Amino acid sequence: MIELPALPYDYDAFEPTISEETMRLHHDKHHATYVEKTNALAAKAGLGVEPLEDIIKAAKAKDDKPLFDNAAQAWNHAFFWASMTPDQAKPQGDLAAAIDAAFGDLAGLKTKFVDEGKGHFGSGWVWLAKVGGDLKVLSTHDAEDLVTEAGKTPLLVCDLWEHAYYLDHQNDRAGFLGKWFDQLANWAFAAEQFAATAKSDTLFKYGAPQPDYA
Ligand code: MN3
Repeated sequence: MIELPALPYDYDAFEPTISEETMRLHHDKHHATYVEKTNALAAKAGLGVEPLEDIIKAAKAKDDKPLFDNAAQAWNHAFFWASMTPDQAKPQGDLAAAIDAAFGDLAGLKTKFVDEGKGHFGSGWVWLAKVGGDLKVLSTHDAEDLVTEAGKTPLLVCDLWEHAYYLDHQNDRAGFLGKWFDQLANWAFAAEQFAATAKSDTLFKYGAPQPDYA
């Protein structure tokens, strides 16, 4: 059984970029439903005692699309909550140097991130990831994540599904992404993930306690 993780901040922490109403719907309804369905479908598939990461990989290997979609969405949302913070700080140290090397500067990364998310057709996710030795911006469709992608370590993700921004920004996905990047992105979390790639492992594990970055 997996559980719905509590948010590490208040529901209104990201007003007005993300309203309290959106956060309550997104966490308490959307994410909660993915968790419930994952548990039901995993039990049917003879899974469920495993960590969520293993359930996602098993579902992919068995081509069990309903289980994969719900399990991956449960994971993606937990990673999304961790990718945001009300305590703003710019990227520091090794991560800042890697961003400058890959994108010129933070503004260059923002342009790439917003353009990738804006150009993504339909629902999905936009990621900053370490791919091999390089930082890349990439997007995935629907529930697809990087858990099943060897050599791709996510550092940050933003949700591109309309339920993430439509109440607050209507169809202005690029406007949402720009504000998200400037105001909400958790660079301390991204730096922890970046450091973890040196150990060939992803620091973030679903359901594991997260460091307090405040
Ligand atoms: Mn969502």
